[in-house]
Amino acid sequence: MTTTDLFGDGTPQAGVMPLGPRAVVLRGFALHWARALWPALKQVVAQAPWRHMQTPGGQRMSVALTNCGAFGWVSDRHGYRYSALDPDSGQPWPALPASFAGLAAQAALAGGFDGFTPDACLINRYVPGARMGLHQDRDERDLAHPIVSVSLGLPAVFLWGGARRADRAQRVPLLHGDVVVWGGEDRLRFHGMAPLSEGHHPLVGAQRINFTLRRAA
Ligand code: MD3
Ligand code: FE
Repeated sequence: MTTTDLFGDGTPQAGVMPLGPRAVVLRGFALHWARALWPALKQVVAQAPWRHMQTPGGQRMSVALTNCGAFGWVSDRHGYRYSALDPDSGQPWPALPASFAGLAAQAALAGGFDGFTPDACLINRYVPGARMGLHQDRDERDLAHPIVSVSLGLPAVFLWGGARRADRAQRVPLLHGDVVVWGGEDRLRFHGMAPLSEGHHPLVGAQRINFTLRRAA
């Protein structure tokens, strides 16, 4: 039995939306954390500013990113990898804020993964028109660890594909405060984001910010 199955008999819970056998959307799970997350995020960005990385193919990504935690995800002409240093500053990434780690552990537990201790947090920023093509996340050393994703700001359409790139993707809206937990057999599914629509969010402004908590090493 997992903690998403409180009664042990499959009784559905409000706000818990299964996407797959080991993937679940926790609607609004981060809402009461947002006031702690937002200033922590601003501190991270002050130390490690947003940047547009290059893909190994030489394209500039439309999504801007930064990282916090012991390891950060980076991309350049040589490929994708995790790095302990910010390539722009040569310094370690900012520490993982306590609010990020606390939310990650609680959300992972609610999604059925006990004892999740992330060491990396990739933070993505979408402005209207920015998108992310279908891909798999496989740069982490041990793919048995789950990933916890937190959405803030403008609503967006998540593309939830299958085990193969050509598999038809389901469109799942993700709203401010939604948290998604993915692991197990769903960990290597193809996924992406449709182009962000225009809008304004009272806390976050004309953008969507997503951060993913991971165990990279
Ligand atoms: C499904 N980010 O950073 S989060 C990414 O909203 C990424 O910025 C998107 O895909 C974003 O790699 C989607 C949701 C997500 C993250 C990791 C996953 C979904 C996943 C790993 C495996 C399966
Ligand atoms: Fe991804």
